[in-house]
Amino acid sequence: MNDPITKPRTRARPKILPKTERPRLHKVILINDDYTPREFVVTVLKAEFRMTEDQAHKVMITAHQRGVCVVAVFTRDVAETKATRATDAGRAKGYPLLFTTEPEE
Ligand code: TYC
Repeated sequence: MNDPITKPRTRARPKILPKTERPRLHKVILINDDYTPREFVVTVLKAEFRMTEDQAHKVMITAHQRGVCVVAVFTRDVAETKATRATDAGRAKGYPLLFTTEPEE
């Protein structure tokens, strides 16, 4: 009789799993200036980085007092796109608002 439960004839070949390295993350950094209104900085942070009023206000004040503040970290493409869009939002209003990016250590 045919036994439906048969042993595999060959031993399973060990699978070679390539190491999956995480992409390096990049910081988006907000730079202080003397001209952009505080409330506008908060508006941009809320719109582009999905922050609450409270979070955005804290980041804005930190940049205002210390000169710079890390806004968030993303993969390189996302960080650069968001920094560019946020900087452009200021430029559209004639403000020198600046967001930069740099790789995390
Ligand atoms: N320093 C600006 C002012 O006093 C406000 C400001 C804060 C601008 C943070 C940019 O990244 C900034 N109106």
